[in-house]
Amino acid sequence: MKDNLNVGSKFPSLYSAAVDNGVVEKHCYDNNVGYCNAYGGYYPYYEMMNYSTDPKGICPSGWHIPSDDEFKTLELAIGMTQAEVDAGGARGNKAGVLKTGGSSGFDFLVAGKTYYGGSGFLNSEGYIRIRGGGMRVVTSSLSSIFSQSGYDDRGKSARCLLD
Ligand SMILES: [Ca+2]
Repeated sequence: MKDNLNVGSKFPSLYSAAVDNGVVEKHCYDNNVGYCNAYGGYYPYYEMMNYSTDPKGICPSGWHIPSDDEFKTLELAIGMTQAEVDAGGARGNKAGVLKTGGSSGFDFLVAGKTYYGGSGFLNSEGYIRIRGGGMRVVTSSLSSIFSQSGYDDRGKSARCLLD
């Protein structure tokens, strides 16, 4: 899926914490649903996984949240080395291939994020969560694709992969 996921209801505020309440909820940049429509929603990790170990998470039927290994498969396909994809932090120099307008067609959007009570980095940094925790990160200026862990409670972009 080449667009960031944008399903669910907007949390009341940027301070809203994810709750297993039977309702899929998202944060939007600046708490403005117009940004969700343009850039996709931001999801805390467990909200994205629908409080389940089912890979489907909050994806439509027939789709699932990509794992770290599935993301590595993509990274190998765009020319990164095995050593690069197995590393943490800043990896390789292929971010331009994944980002919007890049030759992969993946269109990794530099869509920003939310943190507790705020939103930021729109058009500066982009994040896609992976199943099992952590995320990939690209920036507007750096050529590396970053692999980062933590921040499960913050709002980050999500993608779905065809089963
Ligand atoms: Ca919820």
